[in-house]
Amino acid sequence: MDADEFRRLWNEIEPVGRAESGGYLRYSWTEPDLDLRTWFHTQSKRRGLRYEEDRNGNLYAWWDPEKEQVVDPDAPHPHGAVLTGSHFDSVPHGGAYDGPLGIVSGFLAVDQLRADGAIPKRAIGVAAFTEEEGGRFGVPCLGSRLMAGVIDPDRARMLTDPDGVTLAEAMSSAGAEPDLLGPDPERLERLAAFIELHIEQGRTLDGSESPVAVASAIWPHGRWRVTFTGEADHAGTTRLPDRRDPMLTFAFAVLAARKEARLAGGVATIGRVEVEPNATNAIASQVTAWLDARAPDDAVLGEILTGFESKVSERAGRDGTSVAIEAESETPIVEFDASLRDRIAAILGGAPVLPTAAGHDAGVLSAHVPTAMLFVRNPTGVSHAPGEAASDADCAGGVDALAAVLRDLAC
Ligand code: HGY
Ligand code: MN
Ligand code: MN
Repeated sequence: MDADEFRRLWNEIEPVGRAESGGYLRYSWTEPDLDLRTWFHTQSKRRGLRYEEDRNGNLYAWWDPEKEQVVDPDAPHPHGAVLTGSHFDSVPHGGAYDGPLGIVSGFLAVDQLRADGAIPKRAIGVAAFTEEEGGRFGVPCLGSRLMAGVIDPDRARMLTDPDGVTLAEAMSSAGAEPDLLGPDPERLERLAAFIELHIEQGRTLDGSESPVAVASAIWPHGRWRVTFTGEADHAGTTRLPDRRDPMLTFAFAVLAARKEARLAGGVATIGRVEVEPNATNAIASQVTAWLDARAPDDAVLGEILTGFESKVSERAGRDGTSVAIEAESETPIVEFDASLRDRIAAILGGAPVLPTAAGHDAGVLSAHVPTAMLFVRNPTGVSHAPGEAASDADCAGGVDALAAVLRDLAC
């Protein structure tokens, strides 16, 4: 794939949803997302692919074979389709590549295969999964979790964004049908493999020979909503010993999260907080914060959470406040299909194999479909921030790698 050819298609979506900060505000079912969904439909039509939107708002563009043939009799699903793709949505002011790179690369890999005269023996699909970041409704990988039946559709419909708009309302406003949300086993059953290409969220590949790596695993990780409750009062006239200030317990919790993660060998972040009443001259009544914790294995993750809970509860006792910790999403460790992983690493001439601490739709689907991930070099490793970037040459290298994998699996 020529880097200029990558850049031409990339430029079609690069401005969509970009903020002054240079980061992106691509929240599911908002205008930028709807523009990207329209773009996806146009790409599908432009290539004569069969366009589908499933009951959960995930999109597909299918390159159907003239006649289905068995490509690999030993495959778990001799007639199944091979799906690639990723997500459009971003975290607030996130980078341009996290998600969209996998979708653009999917369309370009189809172009590359056609240019090489490849004939698919099983369907090849490009997918766009909705609400992967959970940036609007708070639960990550929502579209793939709904498809896999691992989240209750009623809970999903009632998820709200920061303005109190429910997912159901947002979908209805966009002309989608929230009543249809739910598991899609038939669609999963038709898949023989899912391959997600993604920018590396780290810099292991920086300086390596290969612009592309293959994923071995996704760290277990989760999100917890932590609510600190105290007593609102006057910032000036309330004596210090009489205060029950949840901000103190919150401040302690931020440091405790970091310390517990460091001691246990994982990572923990509190990057989002809401304060009531959020007034300069009033002691807060309540502070809500979100903990994101991740670790190389479940035991370490458990250690972080246990340590965090006990230290913060003890501190609340001293502050006269109370703390409630509620899991919003928990993802166990994902070990990608070893035979698919090794087959892909071999196709790519012995590409590096590395784990990631970032969650992906591939992590959700891996419980139902043989799944693999390709990572494209990210020279700075920065992600979930405006500075996230990959070179056009490396992105074109990612397309070549994806095309080689799709050719091997489906043609
Ligand atoms: O949060 C994550 O790990 C992913 O980028 N959604
Ligand atoms: Mn992300
Ligand atoms: Mn992503």
